[in-house]
Amino acid sequence: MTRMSQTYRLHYAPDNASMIIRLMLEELRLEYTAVLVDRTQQAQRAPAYLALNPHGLIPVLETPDGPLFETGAILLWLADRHPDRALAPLPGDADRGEMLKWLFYLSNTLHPALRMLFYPEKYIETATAPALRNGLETRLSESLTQLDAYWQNAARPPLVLGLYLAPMLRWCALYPKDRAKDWFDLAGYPALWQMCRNLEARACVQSLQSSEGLGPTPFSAPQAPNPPEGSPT
Ligand SMILES: N[C@@H](CCC(=O)N[C@@H](CS)C(=O)NCC(=O)O)C(=O)O
Repeated sequence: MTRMSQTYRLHYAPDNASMIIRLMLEELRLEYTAVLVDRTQQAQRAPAYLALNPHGLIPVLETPDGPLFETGAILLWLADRHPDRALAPLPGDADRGEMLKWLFYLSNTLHPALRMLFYPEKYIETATAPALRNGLETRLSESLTQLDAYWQNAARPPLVLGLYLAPMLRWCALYPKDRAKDWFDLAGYPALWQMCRNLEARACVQSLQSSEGLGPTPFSAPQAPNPPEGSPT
């Protein structure tokens, strides 16, 4: 449930990367105000938004320390700022490095690969997009196999990693609409499927269902979103 707050203002669009930060805020039980970025009007490119994030990307979290962009950075900042909730190992903890390496992998490898898969025209000419997608699907499948092994073998993967990965698995299942089913099947990654199921039992995910219209099983068996406001694209 969104609780109005001036301490944290989350600039979001439904089914966008902002949902990762919403999950984190909910899991931390922090008060925040959700501010819709109207993607149908390209509001992420408007001067007021670019003043918060010059890259014109969603999300931004406004904090008492100023506006933050980059999903991984916001997650880490929130985890460190609210250590009592223990969503991630803290500096000095023996398992801090283990968390950091996978968090950065999600942020600098998996997430950008998905951006290229979904929006190849932002990177190359449209005619060559299918070739790029073919290559990305292979690389992504390898990455997901590695992540599945990590979730299978790790004693207790930090929750912050699941909050980042589960929405990306959702997008693999849904987007791009014409190709998603050709290359991705969550059943092929049993530990990741179980992680999604575990997450779906948490209150933070239930709040996403009402705020962004993502349905009852948004990660393990996702459906197209039906948001109460705004547009995913
Ligand atoms: N590196 C950014 C990527 C965020 C991102 O890709 N956001 C997408 C929505 S899921 C976006 O803002 N797309 C709008 C656009 O590309 O104009 C992050 O980690 O926050």
